[in-house]
Amino acid sequence: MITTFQQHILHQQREVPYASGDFSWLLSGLTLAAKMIEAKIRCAGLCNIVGTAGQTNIQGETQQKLDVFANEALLHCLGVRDCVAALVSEENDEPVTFDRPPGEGKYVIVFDPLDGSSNIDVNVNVGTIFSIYRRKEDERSSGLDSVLQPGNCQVAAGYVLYGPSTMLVYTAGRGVYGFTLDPTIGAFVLSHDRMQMPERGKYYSCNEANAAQFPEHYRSYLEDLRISKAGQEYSSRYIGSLVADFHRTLLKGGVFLYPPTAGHPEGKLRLLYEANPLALIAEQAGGLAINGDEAILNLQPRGIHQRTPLVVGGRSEVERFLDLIREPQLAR
Ligand code: P6P
Repeated sequence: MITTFQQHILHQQREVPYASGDFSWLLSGLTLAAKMIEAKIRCAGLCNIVGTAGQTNIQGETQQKLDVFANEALLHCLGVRDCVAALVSEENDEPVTFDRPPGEGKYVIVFDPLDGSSNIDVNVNVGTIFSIYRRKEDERSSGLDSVLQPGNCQVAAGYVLYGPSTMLVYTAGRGVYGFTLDPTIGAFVLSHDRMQMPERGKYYSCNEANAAQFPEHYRSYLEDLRISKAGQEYSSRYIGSLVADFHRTLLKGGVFLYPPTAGHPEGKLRLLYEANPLALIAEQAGGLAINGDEAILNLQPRGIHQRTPLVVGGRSEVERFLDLIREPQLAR
């Protein structure tokens, strides 16, 4: 008998205090937007939805038409739900806030509507990444306080991977679950129950074209992996689409790294809507996620578009990275 995402949420609702009907109503907005985005991506080459929208976003990046569509779909489907107090998107300079009746507006959602969108024109996997927080109740907190919460305050997080199949991978802090979109019934169906990241894998994933710019200890670590110093043969895999590279790491183990570079001394990836949600998924699946020396989930965000270095993967690979920092002589 199949279990849909909606059934899973309703079942979990009985076990966790905060997941009132609001929570499943909120998540239905997310899955509706995901299906709208998926439908556009599936016909990308045919319905004049590829290519650029002729404008740039806050990141100064050229927006793809699908970026704009995905962002608007999420803003609409989530914004019409009274339980949403604010939305933060990679595509918007500032948070989008809503005036809600007293007692409403319990949640804040941050998302990257279409990560890796530059890959669409070459038919490579792209993804939507999201995090859900409770709005801070105390009267002293400004709206921004609710948005700038550390990753360990997430009540749920996950991503949608638009690939050969479309998958929703999700955690509410009680394990990681994967749901595959069944196009014949238009529902996300449980396909990966209680996902666990292998303690050790055989892939490392990093854009090595930037290696000359990496801090020394990153270069030593990569050399360590290449010569299988830790006794494990590794192959390199890098798609250049974060959700796809992370999803492979979740399923197969190994490690994904985006180190600081000359162009991005703070790292390229975003803390709020890329590193934090993936770090929660990784840790819930038994893996680790650090910014090079401390846990991603413990970082106190300073700004909604703040960047961070990211090293995420199996416990063995990430602890090896930390060992090399603490005892550089290990790398010789
Ligand atoms: P680079 C895509 O633009 C993205 O934000 C992530 O999806 C991906 O991991 C990264 O950038 C790739 O960056 O510098 O290797 O092209």
